[in-house]
Amino acid sequence: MLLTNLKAATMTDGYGLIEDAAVLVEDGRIAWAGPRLDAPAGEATDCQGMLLTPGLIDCHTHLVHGGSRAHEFEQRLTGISYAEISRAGGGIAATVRATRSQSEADLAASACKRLDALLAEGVTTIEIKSGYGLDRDTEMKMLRVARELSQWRPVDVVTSYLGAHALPPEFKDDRQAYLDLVCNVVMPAVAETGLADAVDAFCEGIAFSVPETRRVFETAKSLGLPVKLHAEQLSNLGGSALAASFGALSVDHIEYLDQAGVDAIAASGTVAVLLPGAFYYLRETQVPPVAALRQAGVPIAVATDLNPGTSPVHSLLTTMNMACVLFGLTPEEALRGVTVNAARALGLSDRGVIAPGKKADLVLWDVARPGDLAYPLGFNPLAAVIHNGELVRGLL
Ligand code: DI6
Ligand code: FE
Repeated sequence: MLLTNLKAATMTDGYGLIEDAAVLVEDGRIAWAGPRLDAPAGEATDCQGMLLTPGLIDCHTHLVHGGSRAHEFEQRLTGISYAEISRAGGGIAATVRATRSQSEADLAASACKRLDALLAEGVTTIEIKSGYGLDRDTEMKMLRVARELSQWRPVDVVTSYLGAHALPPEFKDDRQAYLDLVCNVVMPAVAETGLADAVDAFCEGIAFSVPETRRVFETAKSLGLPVKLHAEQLSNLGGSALAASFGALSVDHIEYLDQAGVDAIAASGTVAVLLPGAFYYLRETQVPPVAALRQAGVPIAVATDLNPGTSPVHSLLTTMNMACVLFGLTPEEALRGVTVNAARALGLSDRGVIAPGKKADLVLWDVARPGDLAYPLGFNPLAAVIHNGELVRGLL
């Protein structure tokens, strides 16, 4: 497939824009990309001057889960706090109950509907976490469903085991015993069966402490699994520096990250994943330290955090816009955040840019300039999607 008459945002450096470009796709890979005048000969597909970008990557989601928390959204709007709802047995615990009670088929069906919303906006790789099962069988069920989604839809799925998300009710008086279960039973089972590509944890006053997170990370390391962390979302505990000391792929949220934390993740090459959907739904006011991250040269990614509690956000384009409006990212940073830097946050070096040898995951957009992608709200200019070198959406 030789695509011509297009603008290519290759994302190799900044937008890496080639105004009048051609891209050759062979065997699921990009074989050649450059100015049309230099293109190899062959039968060409005219892309009518549209913009080609790498396939979008949503590098942080909780896509697989049971139930809905719409009633909690209503409660919060009457002034009841997230913490009060949680103490009354709602919050994460409510989703854990719903997820435990659902069959694999039902979980897959609801996840597919959410996934379809993301795919309609050009997502070709998605990360999906467990963390709403907390017991061994439900965590493994969630991860199996996540993996299975790539059989039903044209998307690559990367999974993370998030056992240290919340303390399940049956362990409410014994944190130590729950961490024993995570480290001695569930994580080894997940590693053994190859169900997780990485291990995640929630390091926060309402979740797990820095020493508890360290124990989870040490176990992950002993099992050969890379780590990432929900860190500094509601307070500054120093989880990001801990994650950096384990060479974490990413630290996510990080509204309360301080300069020492920025320096630590800069030194370890850890990606900063910004999640403006959760910031928006929680009406948070502390913005992540974007200027300090830029200054330190930390790669910044952007993701939906799609989850039923704090970020029921099913649009990566909207999330890019939020990252610009709420956090002050440039549209270029937002697009890098869902392509090249999102790939890096998942430890994937084979995608996220348009360059020879990379995976042919590509999106064609009916826009004049790459800055148009993060600009509107509620408008989807997608024209076509290529996944693994195959046209999977739209017409060419
Ligand atoms: N951070 C969050 O904001 C969500 N999980 C996490 O680790 C909350 C998820 C929920 O409320 O269901
Ligand atoms: Fe999350």
